Amino acid sequence: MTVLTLEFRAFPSGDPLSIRSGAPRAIPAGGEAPSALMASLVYVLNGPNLNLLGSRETAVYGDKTLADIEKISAAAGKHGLKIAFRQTNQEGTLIDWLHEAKAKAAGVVINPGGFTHTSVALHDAVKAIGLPVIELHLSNIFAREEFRHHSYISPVARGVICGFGADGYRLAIDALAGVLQAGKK
Ligand code: CA2
Repeated sequence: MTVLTLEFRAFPSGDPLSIRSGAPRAIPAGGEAPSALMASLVYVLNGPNLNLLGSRETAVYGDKTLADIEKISAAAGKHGLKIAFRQTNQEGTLIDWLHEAKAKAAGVVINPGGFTHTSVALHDAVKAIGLPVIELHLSNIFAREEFRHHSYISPVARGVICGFGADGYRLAIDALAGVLQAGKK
């Protein structure tokens, strides 16, 4: 017998970056969600300092704020995908969210920020979850300082999008939708 429980997550009121997953979803007690439910949720994860977007370094990262980008991402969920959009400055929190995605989501778009170039732990987490993960950067990291040319994430990502500014989020969600759709065939 399958016992269903309803999952509710509480976030601080007014938190613009909290999960946006619409109505509560039914999750089997003590287990993973059935694939039909999992297929609709995509995590869009943002790493350190991206909360500062729009305030400084606009020549490099554009003038959109992260709240603007959250709206762009939500609109890109037109494929029937629900978008859980989050940002953290903590490496461990990004890893926890990737682990959570394994149980709850169909795929992930991640802008790991500076952790892109430093984090073996993020590499391991992306590899471990076995979901399609699209790595995303606002700037063209290959046209910048040499230390940004290496990514620990790229070898374990399904694909990489960089250099298209905020529009890259729409491109990444579109690409992930295509990957998920192809997987259903
Ligand atoms: O281009 C990207 O999206 C990056 O992931 C952004 C990271 C950078 O370390 C990566 O090499 C490329 C940095 C995000 C910092 O964002 C700021 C925004 C405004 C002011 C200061 C930092």
